[in-house]
Amino acid sequence: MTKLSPLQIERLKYQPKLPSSLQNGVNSLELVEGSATQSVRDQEQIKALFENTYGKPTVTFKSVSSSSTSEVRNVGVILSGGQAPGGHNVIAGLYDSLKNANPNNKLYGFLGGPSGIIEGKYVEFTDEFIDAYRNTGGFDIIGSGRTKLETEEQFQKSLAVCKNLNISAVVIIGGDDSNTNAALLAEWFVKNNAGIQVIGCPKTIDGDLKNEQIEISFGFDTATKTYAELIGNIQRDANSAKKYWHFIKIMGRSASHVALEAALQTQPNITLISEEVEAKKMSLSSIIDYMTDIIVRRSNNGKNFGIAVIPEGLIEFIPEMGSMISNLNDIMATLETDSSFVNASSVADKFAIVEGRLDSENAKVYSSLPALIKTQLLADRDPHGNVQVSKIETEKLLIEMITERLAQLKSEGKFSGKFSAQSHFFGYEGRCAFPSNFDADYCYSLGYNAFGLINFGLTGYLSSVRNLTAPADEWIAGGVPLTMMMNMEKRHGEMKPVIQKALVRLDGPVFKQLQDNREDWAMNDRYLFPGAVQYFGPSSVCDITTVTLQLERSKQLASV
Ligand code: FBP
Repeated sequence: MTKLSPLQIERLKYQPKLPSSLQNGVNSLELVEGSATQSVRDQEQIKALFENTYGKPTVTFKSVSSSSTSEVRNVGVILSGGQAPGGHNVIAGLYDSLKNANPNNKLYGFLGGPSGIIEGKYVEFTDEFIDAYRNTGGFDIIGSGRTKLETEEQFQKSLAVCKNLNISAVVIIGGDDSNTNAALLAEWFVKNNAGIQVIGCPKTIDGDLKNEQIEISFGFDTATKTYAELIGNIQRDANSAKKYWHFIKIMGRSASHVALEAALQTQPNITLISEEVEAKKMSLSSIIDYMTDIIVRRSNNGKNFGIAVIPEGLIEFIPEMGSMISNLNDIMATLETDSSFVNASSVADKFAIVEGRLDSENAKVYSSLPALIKTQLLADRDPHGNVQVSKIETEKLLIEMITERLAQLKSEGKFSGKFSAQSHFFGYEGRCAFPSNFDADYCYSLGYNAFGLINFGLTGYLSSVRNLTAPADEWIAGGVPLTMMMNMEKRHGEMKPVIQKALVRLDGPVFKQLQDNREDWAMNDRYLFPGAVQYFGPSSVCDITTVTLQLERSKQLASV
């Protein structure tokens, strides 16, 4: 028998809450259709690419007193992309819902992400198997992966594997790229009369898979609380020793939601927001000006310490960097198979090849960077064509440039303080934490609800649970067509249909909260210390949601 920690033992016993509409099981549901939908942009192109699944209505569920029987179904589930706290509960909710509807239903888990369905690698879930993972963090129940499902061959193989297991529905738990996979697979299955439905579930700590119908992706709540705990601890350390500036890069591949939320929970001295940098067309040099100014002013007040929070995706949002990286992405798509590049005898040769192929302005920007960053920019793209920003040490780049700028100011007699910096990167630390009560409940509900969508024969939908700042029994369960969130974007040098990312809105209430306070937080130490995620104790501590969700929901409710 595996030894468990005391918290593991207690969390296994937690019973997640469900919206009242789902509490009597999916056999007691009525489907209420909303109005027909359109994609967020590029409607004609998306419609042409998704002839069979485009334009469907949003749906919600209503509990009814009568109960119907449900035909026997086998369902497959995939965990896709980066880990996010609560993934195991999505599977547990799906399993409980499916078994409640008909005990003869079966749930298969595909191993290692989307490649599991292509290669036919799977497990069948049992009560004992599921029970060992309830309310735990991680995706280790079946593993995850980033394989992109898009080729005819991959679809054919997936179909053969599903037919072999008599699977009539597949649930893909993932972020924007993974749910783009879900939309493509759903469309292909309908077009080929496969009789297999596809339902997505909104996962990503990044919090950028959201819209009117999807208030937040799961994992954001727990991950941001975990990072906020760590930032709070560092703030206390900085305020005790008073000798270091801590530069903390926070995960979130494109959008800055995670950095913004962590900052609102902790109130550090500097918070950069990528979307603001892009909107104000701030160059790297002007970001250094902004940060250096605060460092010098604090130093003049006798404070040679502080905390700076930096979003992981920053580099791509700095206009000259974004332009260079986009140019570089196109070039890398061809260089990956170019023998002169692949077999180049030194990194300097690789830099020279890249600089020779970039447009002249982009080549200048690339060549101005330290060798460390130049090398990191050449790392493999992920299977969706994205730069792996988690591997680019922007926090170190900023420290290096600020150190140079301060040395210059010192030589001019404009700075007499000290600057000693520590760099940190918080990302992987938060992705597999035990899900907070909110994520445990939300994830279980998303999974439970996904089987409701399957039971009504829907395909190409994302499981949606809304009204999330209310108590769980008032949550609204339903579904949103995946095509509604799509637009055309360039990937690997080609235009592709993808789910549009929700970036931080500079006119929204969450950014405004930072904007209204940042000068005060810069100069006066208003640090907050959120502490570790709490699972047991007063509801005011254990069940609170993120500042982001609370502010966005209050604004939505005020506008109704
Ligand atoms: P998803 O969008 O798949 O949820 O992943 C998000 C993320 O955690 C980013 O914040 C981060 O940049 C990236 O994954 C890291 O990916 P990997 O785990 O492949 O290193």
